[in-house]
Amino acid sequence: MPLSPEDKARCAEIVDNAAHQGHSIPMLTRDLPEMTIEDAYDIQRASMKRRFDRGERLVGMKMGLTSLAKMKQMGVHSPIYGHLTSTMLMEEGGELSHGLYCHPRVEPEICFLLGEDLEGPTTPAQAMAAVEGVCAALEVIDSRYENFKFTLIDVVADNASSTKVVLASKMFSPDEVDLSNLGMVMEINGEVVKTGSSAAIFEHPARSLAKLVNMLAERGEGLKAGQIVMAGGATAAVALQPGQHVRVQVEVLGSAEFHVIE
Ligand code: OOG
Ligand code: MG
Repeated sequence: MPLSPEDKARCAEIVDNAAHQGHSIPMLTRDLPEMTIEDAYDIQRASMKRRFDRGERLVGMKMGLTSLAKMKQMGVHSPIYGHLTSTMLMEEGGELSHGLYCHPRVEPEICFLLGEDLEGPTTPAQAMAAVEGVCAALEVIDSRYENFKFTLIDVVADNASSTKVVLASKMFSPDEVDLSNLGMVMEINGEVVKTGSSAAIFEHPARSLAKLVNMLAERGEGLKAGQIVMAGGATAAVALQPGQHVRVQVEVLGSAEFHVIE
């Protein structure tokens, strides 16, 4: 039996408060084992509504668990999506205050900027036709669940751990760049901590974008021109500590970086 509207509203408040205050919580399915994946996406939307009511704006969406490395690290094997709001945008070269979060991690990504609205059903090629720009990116994820452990349903309810995105300052036209196999290197304090390829992202980042559009279409939703879409981590995520300088370098697309402070 699906959850009642009251249960979903209560769950949205719990995950929203945890994200807002940077404290961790037990998995929601511990007390509500009957929760379905549809319930979890309803809770995600209800938690976004709380952010919008506080003045945040929707700036785009993210895909998660689109690479084998990420699926293996988290033990969850289905792609998911989350919503990105205005307060999640972090300035390139900026600072992340570690103390505001539960246990933040970082992962190397590729980000799309849409030049046109996009609604499913769609193919990767059709999805790419709506893309105006593509850039290197870093995503900071911070699961609100204790010990960064979750089920598929729990992580969806927690807006796919969305926390911050850092975009490279230079955007490229998708016509200029072949995204099929770009080398990606993530460095912390000048040392390489992860290497990967854009090919690891759902075999091609465009497939991740199309998958998002098709998942949204199941709810009669789509993407709008001007929105960004994070295609998903190409490698496993790495735990952050104060004092770190994090940088991603993507072949052709260039780099993005930030500092972690207390
Ligand atoms: C879930 C979010 C996954 C990605 O790029 O795969 C994600 C998590 O690992 O906490 O953002
Ligand atoms: Mg990610």
